[in-house]
Amino acid sequence: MNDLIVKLLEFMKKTFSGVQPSGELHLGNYLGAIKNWVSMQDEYDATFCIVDLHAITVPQDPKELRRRILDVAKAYIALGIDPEKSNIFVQSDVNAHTELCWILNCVAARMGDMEKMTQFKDKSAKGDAQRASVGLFDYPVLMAADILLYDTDVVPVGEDQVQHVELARTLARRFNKKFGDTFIVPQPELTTEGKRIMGLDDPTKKMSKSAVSKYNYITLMDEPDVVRKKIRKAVTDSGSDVTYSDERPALQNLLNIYTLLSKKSIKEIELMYDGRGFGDFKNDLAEVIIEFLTSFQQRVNDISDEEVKRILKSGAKKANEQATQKIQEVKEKIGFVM
Ligand code: ATP
Ligand code: LTN
Repeated sequence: MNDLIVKLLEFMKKTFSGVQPSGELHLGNYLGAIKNWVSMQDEYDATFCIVDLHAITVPQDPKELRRRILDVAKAYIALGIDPEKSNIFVQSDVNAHTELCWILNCVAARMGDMEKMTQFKDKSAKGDAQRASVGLFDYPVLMAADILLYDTDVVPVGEDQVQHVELARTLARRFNKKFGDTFIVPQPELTTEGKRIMGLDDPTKKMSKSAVSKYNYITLMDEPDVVRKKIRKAVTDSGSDVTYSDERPALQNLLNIYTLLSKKSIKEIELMYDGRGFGDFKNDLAEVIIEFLTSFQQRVNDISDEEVKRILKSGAKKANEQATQKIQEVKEKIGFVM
């Protein structure tokens, strides 16, 4: 980065977000979060993290985790995150995240805040809640540490993460009140149609990489025939006309995916299928998705492991420089000897 760019970055607002390398990325991750990051990187001083410390809050196979970290980094780049404009790094390469998490645990987060977190309740209820890791419970504080370390103004996420960003706001305010102005109070930012992409097999729940059935999601690496099958099997509502309404959540979800990937408006799509029924609509939607995924997959295959490791190494160096300054300031304020 040249000096002029470094100067410009000082005046730009900052954005930070991340995805866990805990499974294959799916259309919900892209349409709810990463698509927004791509458009924000020109306006903001942008940092995008691969949050491996969050991924280990549930069991991971070490070999697979290592592979997935590189795959998520490649996906960021292939989806349009430009390493020349945005900083991309792996969370565990920057020690300040776990340090700030611990400090916030002790001086800002309260059990009363944590017990309200719905993601923990949902995730721990899926297995034996008594066996859920302590890390899973503390996950939102680590996320607050991620955000607050980089003086983040705006956090682009899907709707399911808004409660966690709210917690980051609470912790920032509480710390600032006790120890003096230290953290920026961040804002969540959602996309419109993409903020909550629903499961293809159940339009009442969000599309999720930890869903039981593979017919819940379309991963970014799905082959064309798999996409055709998943869309054919996607549940639809009663009636046969292709119209957008809150009373027809399954169709609404498919229309949201169609509009976001094709850049055609919902109105245009409704007109295209006027009198033609679900069959044609679903066939065409599958092809729209396949076109997007095929060019994405080609770009992923063009990025070597060596190239992505180089990008992550320089990303970690820059992130460490920023985070070290902030963690030093925090340690000084809470009374550690520096
Ligand atoms: P899991 O379901 O296993 O918790 P996930 O699929 O939600 O994983 P994350 O890594 O937790 O994936 O999420 C990464 C980003 O993608 C977050 O900003 C999250 O809000 C967003 N996101 C995830 N699923 C959806 C969805 N179905 N619709 C919109 N955004 C989503
Ligand atoms: N918890 C988020 C991932 C995440 C994140 C962050 C998002 C971890 N740290 C900081 C935004 C900012 C999730 O999507 N499950």
